[in-house]
Amino acid sequence: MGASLTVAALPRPQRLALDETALLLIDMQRDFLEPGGFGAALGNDVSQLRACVAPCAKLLAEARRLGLLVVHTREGHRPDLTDLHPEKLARCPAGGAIGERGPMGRILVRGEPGHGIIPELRPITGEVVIDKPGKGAFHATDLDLVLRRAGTRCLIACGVTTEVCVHSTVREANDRGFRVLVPSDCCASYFPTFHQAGLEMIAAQGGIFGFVTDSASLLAGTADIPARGVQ
Ligand code: C5J
Repeated sequence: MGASLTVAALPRPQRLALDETALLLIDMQRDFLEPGGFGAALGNDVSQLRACVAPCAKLLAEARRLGLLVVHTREGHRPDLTDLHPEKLARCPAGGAIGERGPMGRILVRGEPGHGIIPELRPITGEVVIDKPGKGAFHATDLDLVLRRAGTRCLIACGVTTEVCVHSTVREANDRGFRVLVPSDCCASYFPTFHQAGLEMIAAQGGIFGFVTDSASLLAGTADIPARGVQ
């Protein structure tokens, strides 16, 4: 039997079998976290998202050490924008629309510098990268297939932003029968009140969408588990 650990969480502690657990890093892209990208074009203070980078990096390093399946997602569109719904485009600000040129290349377009994952969390060989056109990571992607093929039953969902792409993905995962843990310090929002409310919604009503924990609680039980992955 593989290693497992018990994690303090709301509304109740969770036991995780590491062989059945994946770390999901949602949209930790320059377009959301750095000035000059999509997040900034929408009028947001992108510095609000920086606090979650170091905790994500710690979890990522431990997930690699333990050999967990690591999945990164990136929100973005094909260069010809054929996967960009007109409704989504219509809600972009003038001068900062998806596909327009900005300081980090064309906004939210695959292959452009802004679409890339921030250097601190850059994927390594063997990790899965899912390109998604929507907010939820299961919509119009093969994420479900990848997770089921790997025997994943439980997700640790991190990333930005808490109430948009993290929440959409947590809800989709929950409906597909995955158990989801969200470490509160490993996700962030441009709006601190939305971050807080988003987390509360997940754990409310007996864990209606999943469970809320933090990186320290996740890491507390792993030090004694021998390495199985990349060092
Ligand atoms: C947003 C995301 N906020 N990754 N995308 O538009 O949360």
